[in-house]
Amino acid sequence: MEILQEYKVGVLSPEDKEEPCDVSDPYSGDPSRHPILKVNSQKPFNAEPPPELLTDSFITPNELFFKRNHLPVPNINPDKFQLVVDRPPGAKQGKPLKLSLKDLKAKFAQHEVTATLQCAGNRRSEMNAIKQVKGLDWGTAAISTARWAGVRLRDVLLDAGYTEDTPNLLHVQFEGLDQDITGTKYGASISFKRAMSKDHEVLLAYEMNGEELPKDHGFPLRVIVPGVVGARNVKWLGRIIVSAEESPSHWQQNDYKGFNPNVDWDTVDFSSSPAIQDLPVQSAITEPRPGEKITPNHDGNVTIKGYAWSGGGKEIVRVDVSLDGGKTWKVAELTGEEKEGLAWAWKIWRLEAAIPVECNEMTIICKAVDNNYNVQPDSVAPIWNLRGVLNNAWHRISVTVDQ
Ligand code: MTE
Ligand code: MO
Repeated sequence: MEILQEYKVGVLSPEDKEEPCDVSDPYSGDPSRHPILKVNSQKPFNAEPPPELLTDSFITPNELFFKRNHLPVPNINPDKFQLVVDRPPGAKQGKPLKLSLKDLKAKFAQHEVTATLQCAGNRRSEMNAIKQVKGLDWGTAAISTARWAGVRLRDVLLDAGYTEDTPNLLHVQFEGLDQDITGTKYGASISFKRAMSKDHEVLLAYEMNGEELPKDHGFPLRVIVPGVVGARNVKWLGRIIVSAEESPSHWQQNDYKGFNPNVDWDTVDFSSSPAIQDLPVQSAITEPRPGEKITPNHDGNVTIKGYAWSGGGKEIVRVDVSLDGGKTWKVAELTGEEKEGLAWAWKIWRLEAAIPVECNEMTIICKAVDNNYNVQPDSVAPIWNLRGVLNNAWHRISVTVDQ
């Protein structure tokens, strides 16, 4: 200590201390997570909250928000971070635009959006139950809602020199800073039109529910594309490329697409289906839990709860609930956020209803309607697909009744 004293430059603050890291394990830098999450895969980390906690609040607390990582969580120094935005072809300033977090916050107006994010694989386990599919066995909680704050992608693209009518630019590609051992990074794209649209509110977000973006959710910067499948909401955003083609990444080209139920792994041609963008209308029951023994209250009623959401900015206008396996339907009460323009957030629904007399077993079903009058299909089999995506069939659960 004495010998080294003259070389001392300062004292490390506790926050700057890095956890000891195991170089043989690319996942050793992953953050710690809330123990209540149901883990579908540890490395990479994929987990969902208990469904009944999802509908306790309209906004999902950050530690309960579902987590879907394809790769190790990258360790990014926010002071050195720079977002790289390629310039339009023929731009006077040929070099890409580079923006630090400070630049982003200083140069552009802050914008906030409450948006629900859903993984294409939400409710995959119900598809798996019919016939095996390939993918993580998600239950009904690969969906969550947060208030995101950041800057509009549109403003950043305009600053880089793009205009609505820059010719031949059809797609905006996002590259993540997370990568596999070969150096392949996560990537996805959306249409240029959506990216430039004020109404669609595409965000480069640095805050989630009033807090700095958590590591698992893309710290320090991620894309939020309201109404669009989770996979395009690229986390740990490093680079933006505007191009004539969609992202060449595996996840844009050879994954996250829907197929006919008879297409199998021998016959599938990924180039024949479009990449999923806007998601279809969805709803699920979060309370009671399947198989639960429910006790009616003193009025002989039970309370049923769930969520409902639709992609593309469509608003949920009604949720129908049946307590008798679909013979009769009641309308649930909806709660949500009042908002002008397109609807990006889910509705939490609730129904207090009498139990059918002398009933010991009950099949509860829910189905939602959006403002396009889109409805959910009544069963899983006709929408089954080999990758187990886009399951939005009526949600059915069976419970027993303690009369
Ligand atoms: N972005 C990067 N860079 N890497 C990823 O693995 N996963 C995507 C998307 N963005 C992913 C990503 C998928 S498939 C989903 S569903 C959402 O992030 C999940 O976001 P969340 O973990 O914040 O819930
Ligand atoms: Mo996803």
